[in-house]
Amino acid sequence: MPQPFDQPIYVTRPFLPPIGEFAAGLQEIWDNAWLTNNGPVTQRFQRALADRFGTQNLCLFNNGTLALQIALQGMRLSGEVITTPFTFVATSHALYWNKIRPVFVDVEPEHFTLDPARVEAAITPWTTAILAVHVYGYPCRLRELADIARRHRLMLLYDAAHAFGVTVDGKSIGHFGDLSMFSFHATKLFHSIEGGMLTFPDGGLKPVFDYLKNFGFDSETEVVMPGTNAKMNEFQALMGLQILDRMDGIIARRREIDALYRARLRAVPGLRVPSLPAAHVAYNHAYFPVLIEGEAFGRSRDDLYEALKGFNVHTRRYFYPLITDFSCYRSVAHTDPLPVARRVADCVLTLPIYDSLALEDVNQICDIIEHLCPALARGRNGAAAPADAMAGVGA
Ligand code: T4K
Repeated sequence: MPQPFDQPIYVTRPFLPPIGEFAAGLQEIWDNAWLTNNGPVTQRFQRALADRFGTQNLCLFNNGTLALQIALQGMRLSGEVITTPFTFVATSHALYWNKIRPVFVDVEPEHFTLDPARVEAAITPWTTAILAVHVYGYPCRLRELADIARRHRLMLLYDAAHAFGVTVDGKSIGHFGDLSMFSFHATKLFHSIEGGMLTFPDGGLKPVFDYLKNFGFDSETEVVMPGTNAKMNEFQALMGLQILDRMDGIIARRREIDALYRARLRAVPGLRVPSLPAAHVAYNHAYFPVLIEGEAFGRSRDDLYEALKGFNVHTRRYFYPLITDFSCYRSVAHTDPLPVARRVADCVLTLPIYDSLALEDVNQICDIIEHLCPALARGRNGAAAPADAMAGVGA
């Protein structure tokens, strides 16, 4: 029987630069006595990101949620926006804070991003935009969504909170659509403690976003719009700067962990690992979701989630419940019955993945999952495993 871990294994742990290096960076902030309000470290961080993304059209914020709220406001979106229920609740909260009605439609079964056919079916005269999510860092159906947006004259926004480092045909995912929002929260593979970024092709939006995140100040004596306070501070920027150069190594390490999980879990009945994105996508391995089909696995997803805690393995059910099932969204009518999103939310489990997770720990997690899989034990004893009811979901 596999042993429980001595220390808790969480779904993620933030990457931290060596403390001496961070302390040296802090010295500069002390010397400057400049802590926030577009200080020199924040400006340096912005330049480094502009280099990495190959665009000057980006803005930094103190978190991803406010970045998205400001994006919607700055682009003057209103009415209805078509979006996904299978995401972190901040996606639709940002719409609500702008008095925009979220129209929830279903996701596709392979990578759980917005299903373009469902999007097109939900367009009404009040629709102003599509807000799609590259959930787990899996790119949305970019071409189809762009085509729908163009034909119906809708803005196309991406919540790219999970997608830092993802490229498609060698191009950063931040270059698709009319705008992308990245989260730099501590739980993300790239972080600045808290933080967020917008990237967008229309350079005219930059001054608008810059005003909105700084109370609308144009000068000491002039406020040009009713902005808020969503500025990144120098400590956040320092953390981000020190992690940015290490991103390729962090992603490579996660790729190894992903590969080991895939190799080990392939034969577990009732456990399905979504396919990797197509070859033209450089994936960031931000999460490692698996789908647990209770009947074939031999116990429910929730049962496995609880049992893993007994071994000190703290997985998460990102993203369960669906947003439409939260009490504050239940009254938002949706005509799409959301069968795929509902099925995925009911059986998804995100396993631990982070750069400092040892491969032997990944092996131990897999041993524990095998141990907790009754269908595998039945198979070992010679009984046939039950039919796989998950066929077609995440295959
Ligand atoms: N859009 C999408 C699609 C998003 O996923 C998010 C955020 C947003 C928008 C909004 O972006 P931000 O405004 O956050 O920039 C976490 C994060 O708080 C949230 O940023 C993230 N998505 C969401 C998916 O996950 P929780 O409630 O699960 O976090 P928490 O505190 O339970 O942390 C998870 C695990 O991480 C812990 O069990 C242990 C580990 N951890 C966490 C923190 C904060 C650490 O080891 N160290 C830490 O400092 O929401």
